[in-house]
Amino acid sequence: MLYKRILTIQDISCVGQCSLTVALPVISACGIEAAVLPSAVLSTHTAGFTGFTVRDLTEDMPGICDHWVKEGITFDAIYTGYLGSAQQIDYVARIFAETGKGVTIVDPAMADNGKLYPAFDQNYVQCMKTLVAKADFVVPNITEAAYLTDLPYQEEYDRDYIQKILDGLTALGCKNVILTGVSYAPGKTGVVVWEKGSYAYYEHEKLPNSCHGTGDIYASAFTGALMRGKTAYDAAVIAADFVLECIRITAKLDNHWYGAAFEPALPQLIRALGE
Ligand code: PXL
Repeated sequence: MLYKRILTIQDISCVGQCSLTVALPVISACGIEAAVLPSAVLSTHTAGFTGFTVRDLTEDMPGICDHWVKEGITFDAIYTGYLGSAQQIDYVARIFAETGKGVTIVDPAMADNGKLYPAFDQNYVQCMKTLVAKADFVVPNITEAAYLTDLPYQEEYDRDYIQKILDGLTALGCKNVILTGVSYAPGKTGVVVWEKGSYAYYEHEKLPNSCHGTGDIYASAFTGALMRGKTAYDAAVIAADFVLECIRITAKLDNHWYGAAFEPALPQLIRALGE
């Protein structure tokens, strides 16, 4: 029986339907064991809430890693999301080297809509480039990819711009890219799968509303599906269809502004994995 263990490293936003409160249930629904390393604990996420509390857990990381090494604990995949500090990136690289025995998936989780999230600066971007260099899969949106490749962020673009982004990310050292939110036509958006230098594109409907946290839902579902043995392209499609359903469900709710209501869509994800 296929039974794998993933380590996911990202923050706990106690309220906000993002990062670990998304990754844990989504990866579990995929039938994969999810071990966690919280990068920070926040009262809420930082997009739209004000006055949130933050406890950075950078200092706990080396001791946690030492203990795992002593116990001989390893992971079939390591998937990183929102990290607590630039210094954490070095610790995460050490965790990759000492406990990873399979795939590494890096969601840079630092920017959207042309802007860095409030907690991050250019130094963090530079450090994130070093983690991306170690990734088997990097799962950025276009804003994150533009920061990582030092290209100007463009709201409108063509296939050439996207190719520059893919080349730039490959030049950093990562092997494969799953680039989300790529839209070439009005009313459409989709995902580019750049695998070992070959380009594929899954285009789908662009819904009128968007939700916070969908990047985390996407990367978690992609990771879970990949670890269930799906190809990168199929995992990218399953994750995209799942996120679309989450957004559709959220649009029917009143006042659900802080995240995507992903829970009612979990049965769809599980069915897709069975196909
Ligand atoms: O969804 C990405 C994310 C994760 N964690 C925290 C965030 C954000 C985006 O704003 O603030 C704390």
